[in-house]
Amino acid sequence: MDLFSPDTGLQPIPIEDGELALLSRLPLPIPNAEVFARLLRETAWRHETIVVYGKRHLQPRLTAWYGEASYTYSGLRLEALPMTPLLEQLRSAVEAATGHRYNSVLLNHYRDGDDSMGMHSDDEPELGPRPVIASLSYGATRTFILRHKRSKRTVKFDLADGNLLLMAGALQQHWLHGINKTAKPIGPRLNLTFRYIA
Ligand SMILES: O=C(O)CCC(=O)C(=O)O
Ligand SMILES: [Mn+2]
Repeated sequence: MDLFSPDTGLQPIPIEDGELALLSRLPLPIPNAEVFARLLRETAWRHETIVVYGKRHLQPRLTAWYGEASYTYSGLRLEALPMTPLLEQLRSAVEAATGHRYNSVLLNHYRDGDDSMGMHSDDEPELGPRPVIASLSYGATRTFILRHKRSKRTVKFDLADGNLLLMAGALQQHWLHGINKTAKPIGPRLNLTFRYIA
């Protein structure tokens, strides 16, 4: 697995047909709670309507898109906002931790256990064929679910405050991923997926 150099602290998660690795805490000079509070406050959160099978739905979470290029998914065109100083700082830390570069970030705000993200692959053409996507989480712990497209095998693990998950190789081609609703009474979670848009 040449993607993950041994000295980054990234722990590979063995999985067929793709590459995954986890870092328990992204090294930063700011406490996680402060990153969380500032992201919540400084982000231009939007509640977007998407069209699925011709029907309009409000997404079950809030989102924001920052970086250098606009992005289209589920018929929704997201105009990029310039990265804030905090997002630039997080991007630099994520680049150092993963040895890859990113020019855009999608932020998701799961307000409580009712918010979720449907099973999907990050396979938009502008991400390229084997995208490296770095996913940073703050706040409440949520279960990340992966399902293999062909075998339907499911892999689940928790993503907790400060965790950095790296998805790479053929993962997006062969697997779906998402976050289910939960009946547990939980607080908000913020997730940032750093991407490289060509
Ligand atoms: O919230 C998460 O952990 C997943 C986010 C995600 O899959 C995405 O933004 O594409
Ligand atoms: Mn995704």
